[in-house]
Amino acid sequence: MHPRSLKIPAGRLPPGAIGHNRGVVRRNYAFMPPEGVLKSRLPAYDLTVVRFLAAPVLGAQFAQFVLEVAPGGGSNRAVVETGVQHFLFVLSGAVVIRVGADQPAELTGGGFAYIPPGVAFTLKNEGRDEVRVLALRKRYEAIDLPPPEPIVSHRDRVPRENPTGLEGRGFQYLLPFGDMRFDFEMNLMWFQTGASFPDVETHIMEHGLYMLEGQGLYFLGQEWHEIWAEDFIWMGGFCPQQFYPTGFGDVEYLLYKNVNRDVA
Ligand code: UGY
Ligand code: MN
Repeated sequence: MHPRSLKIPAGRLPPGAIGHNRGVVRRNYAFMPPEGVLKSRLPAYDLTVVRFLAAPVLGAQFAQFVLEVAPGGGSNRAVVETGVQHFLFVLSGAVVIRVGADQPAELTGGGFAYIPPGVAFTLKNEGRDEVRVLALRKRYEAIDLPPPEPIVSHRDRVPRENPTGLEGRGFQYLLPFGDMRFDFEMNLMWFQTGASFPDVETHIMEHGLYMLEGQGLYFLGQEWHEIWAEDFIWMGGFCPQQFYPTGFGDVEYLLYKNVNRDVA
């Protein structure tokens, strides 16, 4: 049963809260339900709670975190990191972001921004409600092409494709697919009940998976895990993986994947 559907008297812990945990951390994957992910703060952000989901200390080669930005909060100065790129995806609320010298843009739920290495950005909540933003930091793996330009867009402007041809599946590539300047993808993966991958995948690419909607069973390593909206999974390279939805509605998750580089 979903813990939020339990009726808990005020001031009491839910049954099983002490000792029972859906989450697991293994050598090359981790599954993290949101309730155990504690609050962090960062000097670059005011009135903002940071919930770290993946970081090098876990084994991941990127960092991913949710920013919970209170009204009036956000970056207190431009965030800029040499050699590091950022990706922002608005989960809920509306945020004003400014990338480089571009005009500020308002991003609502489903809005996203790609910020190339060394480009400054600010993020501010100018509204009255909390804003939740899923953020990713990844060190850029440079090649003999110039790094990509910034992108500020919305998922509604990205077509849904189905490269697998399997019924009930869909992909939205938020970053230009096959553009070798990019060293990662951010893909919205959609499944209807009854759909799954064609095989158990075991591939060199890492994933950071944020569940946006629905529920299902995720195979990681050698075990199945029940997951639902707001859960996070880190899959390291060569982690066997498979998924199928189990709820009544559709499933959608946002998937980070490092691509287009070798590791020699
Ligand atoms: O594209 C992928 O690697 C994707 N099928 N993996 C996943 O959703 N775990
Ligand atoms: Mn995969």
